Amino acid sequence: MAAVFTITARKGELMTNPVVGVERTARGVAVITISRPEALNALNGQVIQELGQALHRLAAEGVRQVVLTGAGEKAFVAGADIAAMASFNRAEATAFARRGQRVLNQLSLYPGVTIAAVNGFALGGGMELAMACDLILASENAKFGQPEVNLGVIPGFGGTQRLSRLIGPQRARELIFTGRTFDAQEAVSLGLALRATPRGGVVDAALEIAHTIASKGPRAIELAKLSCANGERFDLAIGLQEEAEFFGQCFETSDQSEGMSAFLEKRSPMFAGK
Ligand code: CO8
Repeated sequence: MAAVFTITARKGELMTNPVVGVERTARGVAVITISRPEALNALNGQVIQELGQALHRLAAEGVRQVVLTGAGEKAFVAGADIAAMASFNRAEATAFARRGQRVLNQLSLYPGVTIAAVNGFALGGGMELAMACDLILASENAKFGQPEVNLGVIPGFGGTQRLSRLIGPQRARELIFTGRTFDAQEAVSLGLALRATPRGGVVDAALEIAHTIASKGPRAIELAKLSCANGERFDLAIGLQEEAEFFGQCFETSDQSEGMSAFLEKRSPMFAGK
C-alpha cells in the first residue's frame, strides 16, 4: 500500500508527529491507522482532529471504501485518553464529547462503506468509534467493552445511543451498567461484530470485503447506505417511502444503465460511479 498523504498542522498550530496514518491499496481502498502505541491508541484531541481531516480528504478524493484500524496488535483504540480528560471541568467535558461525536457522525455518514478492523482492545471511545463504522470485524484477540462507569463517567461518544440500536436496549444496558469487557466470539454472538478472524488477519479480512464492495455500483452502495441509515432513524412507513425514492434515483445514474446492460449482454459491468 502506498501512503496517500501525511496530515500537516494548520497555520498557527503546534506541529506534532501525525497520529493518524492513511494508506491506499492498489484497488483504491483506504486504510486509516490510529497510532499512539504509548497510550494503546487512545483518542485525544489530536487523533480526533486528524481523523476528521483524513475522512474529509478521502471523501473529497472520492475514496469509496475505508478500513479503520489501530497500530500494533494490542489495541484498536483503548478509549478516550484518560490522562487528557482527568482534569476536565463540565464545559470542557461536554465540548470534548461533542467534538468526538461530530467526527464519529462524519464517519457514520461517510459516502462509502467503512469497516472497523478491531485488532485488540476496543474500549470506551474505541468501541464507540468501531460502532460508527458500517461493519465491525474482530480479531480473535479483540476485547470490547464500555468501561466508562469504572471511571465514574458514562459513554460520551455515542455509546448510549448506537449500542442499543445495534444489539438491543437490554443487552446494551447490561454492558454499559456493568462496564464488563467481552471477547470477539461474544461480540459476534451479540451482533456487534460481523465475524471473528484469526489474530493478525483482521485488516486483510476487512480489505477482502472492501474489495468485493468496490466492484459493485458505487452510487448504488451510497444510496443503499443512506436508505439503511434512514431505517434506523425513521419508522417503517417513512423508511419504505425513502427507499422507493432512492430506488428511483438509481435510474438517473449511468451505473444503473451499465449494470443492467452488462447483465443483458452477459459481460462484467464497468461502473463509473455516476
Ligand atoms: N487513556 C490514556 N492512556 C491509556 C489508555 C487510555 N484510555 N489506555 C491505556 N493507556 C496507557 C496506560 O496508561 C499505559 O501507559 P504507561 O505505560 O505510560 O503507564 C499504556 O497505555 C499501556 O497500558 P497498560 O499498562 O494499562 O496495559 P495493560 O495491558 O496492563 O492493560 C488495558 C490494558 C486493560 C486496556 C488498560 O490499559 C485499561 O484499562 N485502559 C483503560 C481502558 C478504559 O477505561 N477506556 C475507556 C476510557 S473512557 C472513554 O473512552 C470515554 C469515551 C467518551 C468520552 C467523552 C468525552 C468527555
